[in-house]
Amino acid sequence: MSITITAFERSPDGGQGLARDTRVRWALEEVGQAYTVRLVSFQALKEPAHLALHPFGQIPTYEEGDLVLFETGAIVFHVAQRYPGLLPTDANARARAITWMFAALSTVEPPILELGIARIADGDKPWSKERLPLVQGRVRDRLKPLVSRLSAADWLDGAFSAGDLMMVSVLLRLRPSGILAEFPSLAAYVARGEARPAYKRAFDAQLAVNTRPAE
Ligand code: GTB
Repeated sequence: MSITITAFERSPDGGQGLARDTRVRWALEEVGQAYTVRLVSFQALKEPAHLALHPFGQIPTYEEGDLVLFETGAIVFHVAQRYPGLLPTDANARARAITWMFAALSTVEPPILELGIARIADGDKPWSKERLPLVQGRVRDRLKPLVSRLSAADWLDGAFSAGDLMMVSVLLRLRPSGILAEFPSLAAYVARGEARPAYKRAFDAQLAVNTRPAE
């Protein structure tokens, strides 16, 4: 069955791969499934045709036959369940890999998103300078348990899994802040993720979209 995902017509990051379609592209590349990308403008995100796929009017979405999904976590989980390559076959190892997906999205990503808001969206507020170190401190505290886990291991739990795909994707969003570089074992972990051929294909595909000449 053919797979179609949505992505920004032009991502605000200019092709750094930080928009969430990259996570879905990466998952599909890891499991070797071909996919089509429908590019959507910011305006089209809030129009009825797109809202029928995504109630919050965002990217990415995922269509496969009758199935329509939104939320990157749900999409990557679905891809990992349906196609081999992203989850171990052993039931307990599989459950642990899924746990790491949730940990990435619900424990590690929230303070990182908050940091993005503090640095950029709230950067001009009078209280911003005072608040920023607090938010940076919360991010660093969240990273410490990952450092102990990844200083002697390539991946979070045995072989690379959907848990690593999600954790690397989440940590990548830290790079512009400079905090990732403060944790060499995490920077090396992210670099291992980025070195995977499937990641490179996903990254290059989104880069091509975001650097093509304007029509
Ligand atoms: N929880 C949802 C998921 O995981 O799928 C969140 C989806 C989401 O935030 N989508 C964003 C979106 O569609 C794009 S990825 N925003 C438009 C809107 O809400 O109207 C977030 C994103 C955007 C831009 C950058 N960047 O430029 O660096 C990074 C990440």
